[in-house]
Amino acid sequence: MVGPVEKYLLDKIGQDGAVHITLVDPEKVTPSSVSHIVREAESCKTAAIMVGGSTVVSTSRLDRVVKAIKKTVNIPVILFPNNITGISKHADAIWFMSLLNSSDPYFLTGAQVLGAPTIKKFGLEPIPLGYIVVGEGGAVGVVGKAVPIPYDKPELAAAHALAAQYFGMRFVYLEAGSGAKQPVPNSMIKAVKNATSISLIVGGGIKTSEQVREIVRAGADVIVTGTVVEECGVKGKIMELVENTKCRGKGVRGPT
Ligand code: 1GP
Repeated sequence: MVGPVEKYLLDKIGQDGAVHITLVDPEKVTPSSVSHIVREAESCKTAAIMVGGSTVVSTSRLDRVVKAIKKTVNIPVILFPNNITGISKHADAIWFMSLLNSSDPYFLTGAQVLGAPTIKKFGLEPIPLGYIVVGEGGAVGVVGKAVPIPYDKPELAAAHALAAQYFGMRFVYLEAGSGAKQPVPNSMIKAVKNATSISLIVGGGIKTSEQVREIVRAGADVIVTGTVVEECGVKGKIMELVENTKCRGKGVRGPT
């Protein structure tokens, strides 16, 4: 069943062509520093805030950060968990995700089985997501025991994404890894877009307006950036990224 946060995202993608989401890593912010980041990000019209990181260990810290975000902004707060410790009752929704190219069953279905009752108890909206680690994979590739899909094998990414769709997942995420030197290449984004009809999220290593435009034109529906805010400050940068996310125009489903 599609819940209110998912509906909001799909409506916004329909309106703007593609949307930008700001990712914050609870291990790298404090409740007061995160308030500043998300206030600015909301004023720059980022669509939602995602909260998560590859090395989150403290749920109490996550709770404090999510509470501070919820106090500050009205846009949805979506958890991006790397484990069952990434669940906070203070968020609106959670990517209910399976790391499709993990070699460890824990990241395919194990953590999900452990976390599902907690998600229900907290009343969080689960949004089903197929998560695919590509390229160098970064920390998430190591932690999630992924076999990352090489950038020159777009057909393999497309096959994983199609499997996600056939499983009934409504979003698929091509993850280059936080701080990746090279974002997901256009050829891979186009291959996934052409093979599937579910919403496509792309993240990892995206820093410039040019990259955002290329990635959106290749077919991404959602762009996620995290590191760029830590490195370049919030205001100007997010404004620029959000503006360029709208380059595909209304109701146009890439690739162009
Ligand atoms: C990481 O895809 C996200 O999970 C965002 O990556 O930190 O490189 O923006 P960056």
